[in-house]
Amino acid sequence: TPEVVVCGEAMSLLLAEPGVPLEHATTFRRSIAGAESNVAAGLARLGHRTRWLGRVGDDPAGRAVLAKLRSDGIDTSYAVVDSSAHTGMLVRDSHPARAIDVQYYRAGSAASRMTPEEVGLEALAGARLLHVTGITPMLSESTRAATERLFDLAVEAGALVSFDPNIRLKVGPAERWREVVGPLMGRADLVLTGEDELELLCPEETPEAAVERMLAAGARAVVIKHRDKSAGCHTAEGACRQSAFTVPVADPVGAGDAFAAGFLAGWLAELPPRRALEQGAATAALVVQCANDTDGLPDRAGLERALLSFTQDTEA
Ligand code: KDG
Repeated sequence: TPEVVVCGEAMSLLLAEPGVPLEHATTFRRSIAGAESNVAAGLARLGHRTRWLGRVGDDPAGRAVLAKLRSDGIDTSYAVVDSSAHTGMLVRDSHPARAIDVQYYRAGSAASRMTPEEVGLEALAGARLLHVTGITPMLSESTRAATERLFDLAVEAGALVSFDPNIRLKVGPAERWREVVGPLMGRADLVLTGEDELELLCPEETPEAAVERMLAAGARAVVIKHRDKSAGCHTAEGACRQSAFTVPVADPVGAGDAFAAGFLAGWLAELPPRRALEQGAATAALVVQCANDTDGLPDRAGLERALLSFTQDTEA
């Protein structure tokens, strides 16, 4: 049985050679992308048993996606192969300091056809945590219904729900994110959100008021990733903050997922929130040093080494 279950779209990724704008790139590296599968890969590398729920097409990309998830140690026994739709694809460039150009080829993808009927309690049995991001319910009406059902099933299974809104305006307009993703975020036990995302989703209240509201509604922790790259964790017991560790950035994509993996691993290990934040920051700092979303994810020993060297640097 898995400790953590994630649900989302895992796509084929074509990653342009470093530094070259998408329009001019001629060489691409094939890999995989997907916010939720990135978090699963991060948690698996840190020693947690994880399961991925989602659909891929019956095509070479779908087989490559499943093979990569399995090689990352993720259980795919509940993955659905849809023979009448293609596996989604993402093409992007890669730079440290210019906006990343992302092109999606995912409309009508297999993942967007996931239905509430295909998610059942068995897939969550024994799990301690369900992790979902706002992208999944934004893909289609049926993925929205499937996500809502998963939230209900997690309660039934006794698992906590962690949720990252992960707003991508290429997937839908701001109003739609507010309507679909705002209410789901309000139901999560562990919220991991950007400050800008919180402002977009909760325009009628201050971030402080939104945090108080979510804690009052039962959230165990609300983590805010601030514009200055620090992160704050708010719980009923109080708040703490962690700045980002300074590292040479190769490609910032995947930082949020890595942060989530490090933080959630800390939460599952029942570390105090400030230590969980530190693990999140260290995991993100390792991932941004590599071009793709998951190559830099550390195993347990790598994370311990990084924590030691980063915190010594901070103290020096
Ligand atoms: O979080 C990194 C993601 O942006 C990437 O892997 C692709 O899930 C993805 C998306 O929908 O943008």
